This record gives sequence, C-alpha cells and structure tokens, in this order.
Amino acid sequence: MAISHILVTGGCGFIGANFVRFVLEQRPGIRVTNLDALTYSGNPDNLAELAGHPGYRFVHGDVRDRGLIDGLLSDCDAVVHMAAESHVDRSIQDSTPFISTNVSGTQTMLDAVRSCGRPIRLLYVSTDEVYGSLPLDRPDIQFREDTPLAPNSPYAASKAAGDLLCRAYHHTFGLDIVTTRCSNNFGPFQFPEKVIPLFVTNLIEGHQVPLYGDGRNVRDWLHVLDHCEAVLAVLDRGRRGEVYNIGGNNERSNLELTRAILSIMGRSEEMIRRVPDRLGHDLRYAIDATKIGRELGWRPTRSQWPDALEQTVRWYTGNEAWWRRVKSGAYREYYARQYGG
Ligand code: NAD
Ligand code: TDX
Repeated sequence: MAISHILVTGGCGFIGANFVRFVLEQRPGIRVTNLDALTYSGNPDNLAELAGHPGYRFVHGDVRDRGLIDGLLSDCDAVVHMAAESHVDRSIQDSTPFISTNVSGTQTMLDAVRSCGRPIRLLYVSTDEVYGSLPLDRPDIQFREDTPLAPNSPYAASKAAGDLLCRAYHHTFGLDIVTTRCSNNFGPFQFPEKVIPLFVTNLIEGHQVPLYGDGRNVRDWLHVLDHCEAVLAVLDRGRRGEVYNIGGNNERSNLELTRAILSIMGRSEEMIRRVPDRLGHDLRYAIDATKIGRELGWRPTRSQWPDALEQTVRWYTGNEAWWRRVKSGAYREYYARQYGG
C-alpha cells in the first residue's frame, strides 16, 4: 500500500527540512506532519516557504511526549524518526540531552507505534558512527550492515542505543521497522557547528577555521538530497527489520576537505588554525552501500566533488542572513566553550 501520510520527527533540522521538502516535491498529494521541539538546531525558517502548503503540517512538540505522539499517530501510516541531538562535540561537553532525546525519545516513539493498534512502518535514521572507527592504513575495509556496533562518542552510543531498541522492538513485538545508517551529510541548511558550514561561514566572517588534530581523520561525504532519496527508497521498499547503509562513496580527509573549501573560497592555508584534537576522535568512517544498491537500486548521484561541495559553499555565501541569525545568541557561548574565544 502506498504511503499517504508520514510523521517526520525533527523536520526543522538540517536533514529533516531537506527531507520534508524532498518528499512533498517528489510525491504530490502526500501529507507530511513535522513534529519538532525546536531545540537550538531546529529552525522553522528552514521550511518557511511551506506555510499554507495543503500537504504540510507543523507540530511544535517533543518526541518524549507520549500523549502527543499517540494523537499524531492516529492518522499516519509511516514514521521517519530523525529527531535527535546530533553533534558529537556537544555530547562530549554534556551527554544528558543525548541520552534523553536519542534513547528515551526513541523508546517513546516505539512504544507509541506498538500500542497504536494499526500497522505503521517506522524508519529510524541511524548513523555510520554506531560502527565506531576504522584504521587509516586499511582502505580495503568498510562498514557493512553486519559490522559489530562499537560506538565511541556519547552521541554515537546514544544513537546505537536507539538503533538497538528498534532492532529489539522488531524482534520482540514484530513491529515493521527499517533502519538506515548514513555517512556525513552536507548541503544547505546545516547548522554551522558542523564542519562544512562552520568553516565556510568562519571564512566569510574573516575568521580562521579550527582544524582538529593533524587533520588526517577521514569522513565519507554524502549530499543531503542523496540521503533523502535513499531514506524514501528504504521507507517504500526496504525489507522489514532490515538495516541499510547509505554512503557517498566519497572519502576525504579533513585536511583535504579544508583545502578544498579554502580553494573554492580563494583563501590561503594561513586561514587554518590547528586546535587540540576532539576527545576520542574517530579516525575513519567508510560505508559499504552495496546492499541498498543491490536491493533498492539506489546510488548517490548528487555527491560528486568538487561540484557538489562548490554548490554547497555557494549556498552559504548566498544565504548570509540565514546563518548569521543562526550563528548568534546562545551559539556564541557554545563556540567560545568549544574553541576558546
Ligand atoms: P539537526 O541537529 O540539524 O536536527 C535535529 C532536529 O531534531 C532539530 O530540528 C531539533 O529541533 C529536533 N529535535 C531535537 N530534539 C528533539 C526532541 N526531543 N523532540 C522533537 N524534536 C527534537 O540534525 P541533523 O544533522 O539534521 O540529523 C538528523 C538525524 O540524522 C539525526 O538523527 C542524526 O543522528 C542523523 N544523522 C545525521 C548525519 C549528518 O551528517 N548530519 C549523518 C547520519 C545520521
Ligand atoms: O571545528 C571542527 N573541526 C574539525 O576538524 C569540527 C566541528 C569538526 N572537525 C572534524 C571532526 C570530524 O572528523 O571534522 C569532521 C566532521 O566533524 P562534524 O561535522 O562534527 O561531523 P562528525 O563528527 O563526523 O559527525 C557527523 O556525521 C555523522 C554528524 O554531525 C552526525 O550527526 C552524524 O551522525
């Protein structure tokens, strides 16, 4: 049966806002309810143009509010659960909100789906960070869906707990759950605490970019719209109880990424500020996305460098009002705590 009404949690965040817009564009006639608590990273401006859209409804609320979720599930046939505390460095400063939203929030969503009395498919947006870290000298190894989970940061541990709760609720109660584990996303509307928008906006402001440690850590970069397309494919056609890796096939060291941004923006390496390494910093993430390609025919088409990175940089240079608003207020305190002034 085709999905007609999706409850998206965390739809005012970076991936959520891109996903809500993507679904409404791709599926005319579909309804999307967006439940978001509007934490520091949730920004209603990200979906401002949807005001008045007949298929879209925004609900300001929390995934830990069981009564609210029960009401919202009464006429939805699918849930895409992506509300989360999402930044590793913040989880190192204080893991409390991570355990609360990412673990208890996911449990609340699962209990609500379990008791709603109707078959509802829930897709849990997990992350490649649940697998831990790969060595830099073994380019032949990648994370597969059967790689044991070994999360290293409090953020990754909280996401892994949610991921395993989804597994358990499928196994124990037979819930229709699918899980995606995705690599690092980039694109428009990303909160400028994450490395790409942080570095681009710092450079526009004339500040240096804080590169952790020796810059050799590797991430696999995926354009957010490729991610959205993959999530929709898994929601539509993924097999019940299965996990699907999603990756960009686009591994870059942080130094390579930084140099690429500097080159696009016409700045020199003098703008790099070497800062102490992140505690417990994972060395390398690399996704083997063979399964989603084989079963669902998905592969990334929008993540190609340097074009996709260049377009993303241009989005931030062209949307200064957006990030300047986001980068003010409480964010300044976080930045000072993280980078020392
Ligand atoms: P984000 O921080 O930009 O957005 C998170 C959203 O969740 C915000 O709108 C926030 O207001 C909302 N939220 C937080 N706590 C909530 C609560 N208790 N109730 C309701 N809403 C709440 O994060 P993002 O980068 O868009 O990540 C979205 C999801 O994708 C997360 O689950 C994250 O773990 C996962 N993920 C992200 C990446 C990435 O590269 N950004 C990669 C893989 C997986
Ligand atoms: O100031 C910085 N300097 C720096 O060198 C920041 C913020 C980051 N980095 C490095 C750390 C990482 O190796 O850049 C790399 C990317 O960092 P983030 O943008 O913080 O992303 P990461 O920690 O890799 O996690 C991201 O991908 C997986 C998302 O934030 C998670 O939500 C997702 O699950």
